[in-house]
Amino acid sequence: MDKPVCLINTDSDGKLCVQPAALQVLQQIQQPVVVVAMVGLYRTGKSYLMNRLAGKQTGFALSSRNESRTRGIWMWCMPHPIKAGTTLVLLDTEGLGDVEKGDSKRDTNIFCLAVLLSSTLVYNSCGVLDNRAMEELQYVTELIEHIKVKPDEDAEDCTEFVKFFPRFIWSVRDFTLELKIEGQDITEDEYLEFALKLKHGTSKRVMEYNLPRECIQKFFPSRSCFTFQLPTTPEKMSILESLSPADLSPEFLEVTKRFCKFVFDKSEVKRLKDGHTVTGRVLGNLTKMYVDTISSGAVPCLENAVTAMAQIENEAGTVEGLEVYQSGMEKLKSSFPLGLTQVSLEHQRLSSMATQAFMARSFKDTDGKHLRALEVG
Ligand SMILES: Nc1nc2c(ncn2[C@@H]2O[C@H](COP(=O)(O)OP(=O)(O)OP(=O)(O)O)[C@@H](O)[C@H]2O)c(=O)[nH]1
Ligand SMILES: [Mg+2]
Repeated sequence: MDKPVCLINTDSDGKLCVQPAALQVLQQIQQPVVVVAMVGLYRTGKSYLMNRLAGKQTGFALSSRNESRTRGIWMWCMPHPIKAGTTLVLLDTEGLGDVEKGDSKRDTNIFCLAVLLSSTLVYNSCGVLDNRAMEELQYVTELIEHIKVKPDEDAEDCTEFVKFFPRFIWSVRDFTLELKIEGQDITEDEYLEFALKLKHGTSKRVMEYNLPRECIQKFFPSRSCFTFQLPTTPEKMSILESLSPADLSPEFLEVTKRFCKFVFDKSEVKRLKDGHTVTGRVLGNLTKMYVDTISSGAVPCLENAVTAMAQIENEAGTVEGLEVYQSGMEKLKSSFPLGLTQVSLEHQRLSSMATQAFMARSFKDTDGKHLRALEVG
């Protein structure tokens, strides 16, 4: 893919829908995927930073001074820069909290989808990690109502989420403070932990203060922070996309380099709740399932996703296995007449190849239903 494509958009009824062209791209990807999603308030430089991750000057479209740009969720797939045999999928999302759009439900849905689909979630904000920044991340406090781990449980045990949620990175842009607490130098991660510290007490104010911090701590135990300075001088900001590295601030370049390296090193292959590796093809089916569920007003469920993905992959595996066997037999026909032993040997060889093809795709075929279907077929 030399440029991003729209993965999730809005249909004529205003509901989120998956774009078939993007699904087709994912269908072709047999490799495991590492999925990095970027979320955050509107017009805070998300798409620009995503282009840095892609290693490209341009790609995801940037917004202008007075107009938000990214709508829905855009996707860019590329060979992983350091993990051979895996594909890096970058998901750039629509900015949250745009007053002109004024659709907080849509914002929640976009945030949930980014959490559900990614193995690393980058939350981007501008300025400092103060109370306002925490309040703006209200979406984490709603996750528990919008994602289920098991289909039959009303009240979720938050500790369950932790096992399936992405790694969390907070990227703070236009950071102007010194990284110091009480005169002592601190790391960016320590700065984040300091900002997430809870207050003692049980008053309403204290509870409101603590809630987003508690949610981040509980849901995202693997978390890190990167603080970025202004990328260039104010007068050059409007032409940022066309600036060469020489025109960018060395501090910004240094953090960006560290950030990209960290994302590439630490982001893991996306897995389903049962640990099954997600390939591009499965990611496409997963996206469709989650978007359909959300658009129908239901709550997406991680365990249902495993069952649904297993069903799709096992059925496809049966068809693939049969094709291997049948095309082998067709080829054999051209060498007829053959002795019974030879035919029997060839049958055994092709059957085992068909089973291998099935096994490469199948998972959770616990009662062997699909494998039997292949044998019968
Ligand atoms: N101050 C500042 N501006 C930036 C930074 N990075 C990009 N910009 C500029 O800010 C504007 C918005 O950048 P985008 O990357 O489109 O921001 P976005 O968050 O993707 O915007 P939406 O998709 O509309 O939410 C563009 O004009 C960029 O050139 C940054 O680190 N600091
Ligand atoms: Mg954008």
